[in-house]
Amino acid sequence: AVYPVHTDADFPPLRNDLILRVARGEKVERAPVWIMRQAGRFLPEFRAVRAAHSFFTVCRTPELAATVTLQPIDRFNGLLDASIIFCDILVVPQALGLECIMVPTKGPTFPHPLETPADLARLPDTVDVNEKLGYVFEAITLTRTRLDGRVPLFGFAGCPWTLMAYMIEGGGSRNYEKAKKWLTTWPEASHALLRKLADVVVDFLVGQVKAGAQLLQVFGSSSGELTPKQFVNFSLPYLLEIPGRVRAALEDINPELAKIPIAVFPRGAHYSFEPLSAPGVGYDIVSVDWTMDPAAIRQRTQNRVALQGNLDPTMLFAPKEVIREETREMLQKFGPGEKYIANLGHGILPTTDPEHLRAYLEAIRDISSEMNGK
Ligand code: 1CP
Repeated sequence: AVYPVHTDADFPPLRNDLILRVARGEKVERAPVWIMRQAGRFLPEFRAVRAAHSFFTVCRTPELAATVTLQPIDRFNGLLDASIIFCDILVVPQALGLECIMVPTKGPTFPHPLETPADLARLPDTVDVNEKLGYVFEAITLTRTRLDGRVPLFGFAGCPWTLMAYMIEGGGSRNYEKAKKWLTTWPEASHALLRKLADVVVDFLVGQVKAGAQLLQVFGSSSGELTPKQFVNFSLPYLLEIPGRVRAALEDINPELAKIPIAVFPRGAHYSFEPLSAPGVGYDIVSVDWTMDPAAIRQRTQNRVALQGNLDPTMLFAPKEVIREETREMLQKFGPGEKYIANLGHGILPTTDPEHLRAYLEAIRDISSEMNGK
């Protein structure tokens, strides 16, 4: 399959470009906000869709993916400043031919994970993302049309190391002993796998922008599991090459598309902020988890990138007054005005009361407007 190249002209005009302005470093009237996993199990309307369809059926059916992507935008009408396409980072391993199923209560599971370097022979040399992941591109084009310009749409992918970890561990993991054994025992095979994943991730992200994604986020959710030396050796090089390669490919297709803002979430990797925000790398936004002090990260990134985050997701279980006070403190630490996008420090938890998320979103809007003199 060949998918058409979409530009802004193919979609309804954008009516809220707050987050795009922050990504460009412009001054804004209040902090934009979106929430990692904002479409998901904490919403009863999402659980209703999931009662009738399997997780990956929702991902693979553009109509369903668009429906659930829009659910938080509709429910929190006017309080969210971005949407993120409903999908999962694990569709990339699936595109490489590795079966991944969603097991109730257990989460995503690979019945036949990679065990030794010999298993790399099971993976194809290259992947045609249009053939294997075209359903994501179709979902993005449909969703952006349905959004009707209310907010911009994020596309995303997992970073190579995070994907490698899932493909070897066979699912979520506490200690990552199998994947980290690969790094120490089979470093060359590890790099061969990471190289292959990086190539697919770049093509996948380029395809998402062609389909209509207006920002991208690279999820490095397992970054902090590595030692600093392992991170520099096995994760950072691939993270650093992604923005440049994505933009170079887009430049050849249509230079307008190469302006896409790109975010990265190096969860737990406190040592990664300097290299990821270094001049010329190309990340516009770096997401901060809740274990990190925003003022210290701001200092270390020298105001070169916008920061995103970082309330502890369990703070949404607190009374609403506490949420408001914690929000005020968070906003003060990130500093008013520019280069800040509010979010949580990781994905919203499935047991969260949606009304408590509303309290957080309202507090961000009110307090950040006040801090910016509006
Ligand atoms: O049954 C269900 O409905 C499963 C719950 C669920 C949902 C709603 C999973 C399984 N994935 C998703 C959607 C999802 N995953 C999105 C959609 C957009 C949005 O944010 O609203 C995104 C961006 C992801 C990304 C993702 N998947 C990450 C990176 C972000 C993060 O939270 O660290 C990771 C690590 C995954 C793997 C994954 N998929 C699902 C689960 C439960 C997990 C984590 C498993 C584990 O590590 O134990």
